[in-house]
Amino acid sequence: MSSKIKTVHGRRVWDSRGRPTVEVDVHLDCGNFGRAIAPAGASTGSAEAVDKRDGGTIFGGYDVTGAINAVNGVIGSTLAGMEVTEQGQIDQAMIDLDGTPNKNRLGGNALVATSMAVAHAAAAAENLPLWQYLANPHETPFLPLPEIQIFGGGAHAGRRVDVQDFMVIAVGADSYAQSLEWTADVYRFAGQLMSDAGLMQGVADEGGYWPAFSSNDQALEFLVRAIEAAGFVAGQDVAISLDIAATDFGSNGRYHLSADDKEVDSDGLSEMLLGWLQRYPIVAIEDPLGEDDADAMARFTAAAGDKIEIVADDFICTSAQRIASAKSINACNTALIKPNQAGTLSESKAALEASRAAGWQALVSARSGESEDTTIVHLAVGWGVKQLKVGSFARSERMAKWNEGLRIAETLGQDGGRLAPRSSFPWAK
Ligand code: 2PG
Ligand code: MG
Repeated sequence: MSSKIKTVHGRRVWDSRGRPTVEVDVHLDCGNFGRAIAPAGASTGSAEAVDKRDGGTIFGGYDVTGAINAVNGVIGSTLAGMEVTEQGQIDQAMIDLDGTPNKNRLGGNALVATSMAVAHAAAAAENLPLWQYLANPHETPFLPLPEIQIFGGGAHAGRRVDVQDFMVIAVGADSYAQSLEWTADVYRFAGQLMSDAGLMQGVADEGGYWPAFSSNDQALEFLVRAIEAAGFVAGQDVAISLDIAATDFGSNGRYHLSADDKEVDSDGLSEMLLGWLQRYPIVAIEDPLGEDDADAMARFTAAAGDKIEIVADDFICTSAQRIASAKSINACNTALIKPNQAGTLSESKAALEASRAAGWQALVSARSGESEDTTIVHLAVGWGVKQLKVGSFARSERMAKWNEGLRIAETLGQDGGRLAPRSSFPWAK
């Protein structure tokens, strides 16, 4: 069915950090519409599409009237009359209009909200849920493995510990629903252990606990204890995954570990992480080294890439081109896909295709600044991505996404939702 874009309307809404962000409604001739909200990162890679923010003093400089004016002006007038199902043409038109490598003219926030709203409108016009609209009808859909934060650190929690995300993956769960049930218990026991030990400080940006740990190791020890206290076998039922976000505490091969009060070079940081792999049941490490430390990433992947996922986030910034060059030196084995790092869904999909061409795993990820928008869950299911990172198991901007996965699981008609097949993960081999 032909459905053309009638109007594109942007408005200012507020994100999970209480900062302004861009919401876009795309209305079609046929009467259907789609809506999406741009997320925002805090520990951003330097090659990401950038948000257009007003600067100045209003709302700390975070206001987005410039980005919204772009949506309601040049983006809207260009997209009006275009066929909504032509996502590639629509995204290319926006990329051309912007004309900059990092989308700073119109704003990555303006583009990504519009691009996602277009996809929602197209799915609505076809009378399909977004995941199904995006899915290959010849493949059996599954739910991604949830990767869920228990403790927050780094840029999201006042740098109390250097590692940004201490997460768990319920590697032994039978269904999507069960993986959430197991994680709910680990999260609850972790909170209790923190309180009992007098370590609780609050909750970090993505809903994980923000405890007063004295070292990164202590955080890992408590995480193992929480998994066991909840009645699971650490590593077998529930395993650990980390986002080191090393770009945030180092550059030029020097890293400052404030929790451990020491400075290390690339090899020193790698050795510390390889030591953790010996002592803790870790199945994935994201951004183990800084975005400018390609050779050290490659050495780390050579040392550990056959056993665990080495996830690249800041290092590749959801760019097909950066993924191809990372592959040429085997700098990692898994790509993190964040649509707002790329700026459009077409570019995000191209990055996913590039990671598949490289023979890597991929995961779709939320940002530290989020909203009630659940688009990424539909992308993960529709694109057949095996892992999903959304933050913790608290706060409605996170739970909206985990819960949307439960609804999709139910419509798939399987008991609790068929989970991604695990045999291709490095840790399952
Ligand atoms: C990351 C994300 C999510 P941010 O580094 O992977 O945890 O953080 O959105 O701040 O970049
Ligand atoms: Mg990251």
